[in-house]
Amino acid sequence: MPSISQIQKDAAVERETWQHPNYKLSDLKLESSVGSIDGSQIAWLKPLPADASGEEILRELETKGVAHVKGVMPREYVLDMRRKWFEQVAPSGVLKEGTDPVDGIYCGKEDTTEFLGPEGAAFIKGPREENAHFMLATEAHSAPWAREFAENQYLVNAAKRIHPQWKDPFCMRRQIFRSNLPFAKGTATGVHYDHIFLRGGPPTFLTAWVPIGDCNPNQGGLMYLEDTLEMAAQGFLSRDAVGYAREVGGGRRWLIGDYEAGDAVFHHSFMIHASGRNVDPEGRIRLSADLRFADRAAAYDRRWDK
Ligand SMILES: O=C(O)CCC(=O)C(=O)O
Ligand SMILES: [Fe+2]
Repeated sequence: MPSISQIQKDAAVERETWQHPNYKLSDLKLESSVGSIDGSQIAWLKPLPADASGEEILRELETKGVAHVKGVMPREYVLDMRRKWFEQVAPSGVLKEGTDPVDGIYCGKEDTTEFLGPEGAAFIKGPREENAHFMLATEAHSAPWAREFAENQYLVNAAKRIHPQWKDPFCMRRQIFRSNLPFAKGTATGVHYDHIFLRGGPPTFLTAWVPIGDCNPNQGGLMYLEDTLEMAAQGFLSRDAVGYAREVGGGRRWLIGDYEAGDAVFHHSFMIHASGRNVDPEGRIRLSADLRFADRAAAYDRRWDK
């Protein structure tokens, strides 16, 4: 078995050669919450095909910290969830009039704080009970169709394939559905690694970040700081993705993806990540779920299963 540092060197070389057929890194104009991200500070997260073996996915997770797997769920199944979500929150006025809920086109209001969900509760002005979108999005979290999606067998089966030694894999109850509104100010997810939040158990849980709808590189999907599995223990994290990569990350790049409905991105709990700002010229809302899987038969952070 080659050493992790050798695997990371090989991965960096491989990243130089893999190109996306439709996007050129140097043409993308991505942003963090704080400023623009230059083409030299990003690279592609190379996706694994839908038929990748559990072993292959696990190897990526344990050596590179992240595995973007195509087509884990049927596309139509995921789009159906997207439609249900936006039909549920539509009475708040979040969608552009006359558009199809499945497209999730933002109404365009400059003050996006009217349309936050539980993930953005800290940014809401005034009483939460008076914020129609917040209330609808909060209710949606406990709707049967949302729970069903979070616990769907496609993802649980993927968790089983990745960790065949887990006796009883399950999805923890504290699931988060997040929107990333186009051109919102300062709401992109800051730089972190997940074990910061789930340190009440060992770092063995598996996160699946699931785009609910297509999420192309402009739509503020997750970005992973390359080869950072071993850095997390230092814990100098920041809201400034660009400054962080330069100053703390030793010039490491942010790995971005072209995510589609049906894909899942599995990441290690020490892998450093953030989200980009949604700068979609078509104004589509990025909707996603963060789901955590663990083995009920082993230790895990029980606070996240309430
Ligand atoms: O969706 C986001 O912007 C953040 C999600 C995240 O950090 C996670 O799933 O671990
Ligand atoms: Fe995270």
